[in-house]
This record gives sequence, C-alpha cells and structure tokens, in this order.
Amino acid sequence: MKAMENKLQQNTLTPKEYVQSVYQQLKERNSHETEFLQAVEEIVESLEPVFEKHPKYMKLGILERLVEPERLITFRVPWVDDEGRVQVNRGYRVQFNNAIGPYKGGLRFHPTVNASIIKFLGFEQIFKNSLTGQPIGGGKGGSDFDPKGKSDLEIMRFCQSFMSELSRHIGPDTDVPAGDIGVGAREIGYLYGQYKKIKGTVSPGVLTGKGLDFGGSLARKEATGFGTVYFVQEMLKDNGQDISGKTVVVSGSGNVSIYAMEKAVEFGAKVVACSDSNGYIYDKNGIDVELVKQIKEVDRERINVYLETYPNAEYVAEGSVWEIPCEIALPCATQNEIDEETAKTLIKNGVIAVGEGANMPSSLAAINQFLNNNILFAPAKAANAGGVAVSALEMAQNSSRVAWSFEKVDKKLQDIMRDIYQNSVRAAEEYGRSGNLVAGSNIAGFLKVADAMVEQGII
Ligand code: NDP
Ligand code: 2IT
Repeated sequence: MKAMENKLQQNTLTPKEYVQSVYQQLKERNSHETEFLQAVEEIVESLEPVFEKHPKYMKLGILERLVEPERLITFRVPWVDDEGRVQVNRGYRVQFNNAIGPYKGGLRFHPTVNASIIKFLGFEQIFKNSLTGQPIGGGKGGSDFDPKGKSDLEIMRFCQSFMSELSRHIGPDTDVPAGDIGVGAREIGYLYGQYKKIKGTVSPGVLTGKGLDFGGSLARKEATGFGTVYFVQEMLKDNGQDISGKTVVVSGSGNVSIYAMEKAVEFGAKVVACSDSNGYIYDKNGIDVELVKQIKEVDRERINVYLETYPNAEYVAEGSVWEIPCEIALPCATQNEIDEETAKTLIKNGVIAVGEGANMPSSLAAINQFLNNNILFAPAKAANAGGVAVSALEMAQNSSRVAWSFEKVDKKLQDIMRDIYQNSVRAAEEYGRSGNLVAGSNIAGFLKVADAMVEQGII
C-alpha cells in the first residue's frame, strides 16, 4: 500500500493500479458502508479503459474527488405522534457532486436508511443525471422514518420537521430534492408547503414531483416506470426482439412498479406478478394494473388485498417474486433484491432481459451472471433515469413559468431514453466493452462529469 501511495503521489500508477488504490483507500475509510462501496466498485471496474485513454483524469485526481461527497449533512428530526409522544428520527442529505448542475436526487423515507444507503444512492445519481443530458448534479437524502402505519397528520408533522432543517441547504439553484421510496406526491406537497412558509417566497423549482396544481409536471409520476420500459424496448428491438407478447414479472408495487407495469401492458406484454415487502401476487391471467393503482395509490393498502377482487390469483406471503418464470424481469423495489442465486434461477427459468427500475437491485455477482449468460441487461443508472430526467424538465417548466402537455413531456422522455441507450452502446463499443451496457452507461455518465471537473479546476 505504501508503494502504491508513493506511486500515486508521483502519478506513475497504471490505470489498473490507480482504480485499485482509490478503491482500496475508500474501503479503509468507509469500511462499514457496504452499499456505498458496492456502488463504487461497479463504477471503478468499468473505468479502467477510460483512464488508459485519458491519463489526465488520473493526474487531476478525478476519481478520488468523485468518490468523496462534497458534503454529507445529518440532522435530528423531532416530531410528535398522534399519542402525543415525542419521536426522533435522523435526516440526511448528501450533496455529492455539482460539476454539471445543482445537486439533484430524491428523498427516501424507510427504516433501513443510513449514511451508506444515502451515499450509494447519491453516488449513482451523479452518473445517472449526467446520462440524462440535463444540467443536474448528484445528490440524495432521506430519513430512517417509517411511513408505514402512520396517519396523514403524522406524515405531515414529520415532513414539516424534516424540512425545517433541510430548507437551509436546498434551493432551486443549489439542490433540488424529489421523491424516492416512501416519498410521493403527498410528502412532496407537505415538504413544499413548509419550505414556502420558512422562506416566505414561492419557488416551485426547489422540489420536483409536486402536485399538478402548484408547479408539478405532467408525466413525472409515470416517468421512471415508463422510462424503464422505453429503455428495455429499445434494447430488445436493437437485438431483434420486442416486449410484445412477452411474460413479465415486476417486483414492488409502488410508483416505479405501477407505471412500468402499465407501459409494459400497453406495449403488449403480459405482466403476471408483482410484490410488496410482505409477499407477492401471481395472476396468470395478467395483473390488473388499475386495481393495483387503487390499492396502493388511493387506499394505501397491502398487495394481498388484490385477491379480494381476483380470488383466483395467488398470494405468496414471504415468497420471492423471482420464483415466477418470466422472459423479462423488471426489479422495481429496492437494492440487492437479486443476488447471484436469484439471477441463476431467473436464467434457468428462461429470462431474456432484465431492466432495473430500482436503484442497484442486482448484486455485482448477479450482474456478472446476467452478462456472462448473454442476458440483455439494462442497468439502473441508465434504465431508471427517466424519473430524474422528467424532474429536470419540471425544473425547466418552473423556471419559464409554463406547463407542457403530457404528450410533450412523454415524447421528450422517449427521446431521452433512446439517447441514453444509444450513448451507452456507443461508449461501450468505443472503450472495448461492446454489448456491455453496465460499462457503457458508467463510462458515458462519467466522461461528461469528469470533463466538467477538469474545466472547473481543483475545487
Ligand atoms: P415506492 O415507495 O413507491 O415503492 C416501493 C416498493 O418497493 C413498494 O412496493 C415496497 O413495498 C417495495 N420495497 C421497498 N423496500 C423494500 C424492501 N426492503 N424489501 C422488499 N420490498 C421493498 O418507491 P418507488 O417506486 O419510488 O421506488 C422503487 C425503487 O425505484 C427504489 O429503488 C428507488 O430508489 C428507485 N427509483 C425511484 C425513482 C422515482 O422516481 N420514484 C426514480 C429512479 C429510481 P412495501 O410497501 O411493502 O415497503
Ligand atoms: O433515484 C432517482 O433517480 C429518483 N429517486 C428520482 C430523483 C429525482 O430527482 O427525480
């Protein structure tokens, strides 16, 4: 390690040694942050050929700077529950990199949230946001608050307390949060109301995913799920296939899952299963997506309620939805839901394509299974970038005080997803990793941020 450090200071490392030494140092400094390290490992594996071709990025310490967040803010979030008890949660915002635009990324409210999760999400967001072609940097935030079982008023009080602190750190030209797991239009509404009250100004560009009557964009709600399916369809067509007629399994039944199912069905696929954290439903006749919307978006119920309307469907408590054979798998729930064994099961059951709607749903070993078995694999950074891309379109509409039609936003989303696909394919080819969209999207996302960092000096 000492020899490596000396070489690093003298800029005499080979690209392989360089990425290894940066990763090794990161591991030593953040040894408990397993999710963050996993996200970085996937990136650095892809970037070696980039440093071969452009040694200036090594000289200028681009990777060392990229893996260290510009800042990580943690804060106390006290609130009062319906029984009058004081509760305290922990809030986070990571402002990872603003080389190409204001920090941008969602807020996650889930009991598993910690610094490692927020940093992995914020790190991924840098590259994803770059891929969208929009001027947005990387950020993420959230809390270990569990919204499940909370009343509407408890959610409101929590959001107000969370924003009381967050408001010091964000702004339309600084950092623009949005939704993620556990944060949808309801939460964004409460957060926005409190931001407005504290600041005393109306600035809709400070948050995206807002309600349509106060600056939200049409098609933002649908964007991540639709975008994932647009991307998968692009990838399938490029390989002589089509989503039409294929059997699809989706995990989760939240925002991303619902609109991925809706678009897949519209494109002629048969979606047979989806899930929540308690279990999955299997409906061999095809999932009734409108009913799932009613159950999840309106009634805020569990997915097993589906059987009250369709008693012939099956509900499997505690089971993994990936046991159900499918040709196309769309993981849209959470990180590391597909491990190596699950990937093998999917392959054995005849999967031909995997499209990641969630962030980092496949472990590194699972990804390698897919790539080594020639499964068409659409990585999260590229495949789920439609949500944040439309968030950037929401910011553009807010700045110019206009509201575009659903069709206009949806058309832009389709174009963006096609561009991301093509840019990722091209980057993979150019850097000797033909057909590998993981490498291609990592490289394409990296180059723009790296060049912006080079041009702006060491800051
Ligand atoms: P939602 O909160 O709307 O839905 C999440 C879904 O995933 C729910 O069905 C939930 O089940 C399930 N889920 C969450 N955590 C777990 C877990 N630990 N184990 C099993 N199931 C779980 O979130 P979104 O749909 O917005 O987000 C889903 C994924 O997509 C996340 O990875 C998110 O980061 C990613 N994403 C979201 C974007 C967006 O625009 N919203 C954009 C890009 C990516 P339950 O209700 O039981 O918890
Ligand atoms: O992971 C993601 O890209 C999101 N949760 C959406 C972020 C955003 O700012 O719209």
